[in-house]
Amino acid sequence: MRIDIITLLPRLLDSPFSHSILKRAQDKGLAEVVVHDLREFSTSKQRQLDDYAYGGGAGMVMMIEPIDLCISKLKAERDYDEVIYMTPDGELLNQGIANELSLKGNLILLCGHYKGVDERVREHFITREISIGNYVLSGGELAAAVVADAIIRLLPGVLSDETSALTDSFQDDLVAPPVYTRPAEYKGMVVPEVLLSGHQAKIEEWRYEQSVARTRARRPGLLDE
Ligand code: 6GU
Repeated sequence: MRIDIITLLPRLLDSPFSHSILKRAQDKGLAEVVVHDLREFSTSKQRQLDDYAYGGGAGMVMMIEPIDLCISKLKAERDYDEVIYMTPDGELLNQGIANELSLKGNLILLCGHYKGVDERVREHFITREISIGNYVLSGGELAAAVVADAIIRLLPGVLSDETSALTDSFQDDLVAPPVYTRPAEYKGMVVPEVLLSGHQAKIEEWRYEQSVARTRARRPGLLDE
């Protein structure tokens, strides 16, 4: 899968994809993340990318032309399954959406800024709009990194058996059970006996019960779904 991210702040996205699992996924050729600087697609002398809103009001609006030129160039080079606009009023990201997107081919993520993009971009170029939560970030870049991370870790071959996404929180609408590692006792704080028992069936049963209890306590909404 290839993920193209279109942004006013390409440097903001240097780091998230240069470490650990996301870096390894790219090194193995399982995912490719390409960041595009929208400024390179500005046609004006001053490299302008935003302008005042028609009708007045505070805040600048991202212009349609540079976005059109960037998306059109990408679409001429390969096919894309979705052109996603990162915006606080988009569909709320959850594990189901991440799972669904991980099964797609190539994706474009467009990062919003200021008061957002000219509405004609959303009407004519965007196929889907995603938010990562009900709070406002200063731009869509960090949200795009979150979406890309949630997708890439699900691609076949990215995670090993030990880190498998199958046991993640949310993957079966339950949060994950508590985990422990050595030492079995630390300053009087002990690991639950069952985990040291070697009795795998009992351990699985305990983990499931813990997951259900935790989900009821922390995310009761998941149990209704
Ligand atoms: Cl996608 N963008 C911005 N600017 N803020 C957000 C968001 C996106 N998702 C949650 N807050």
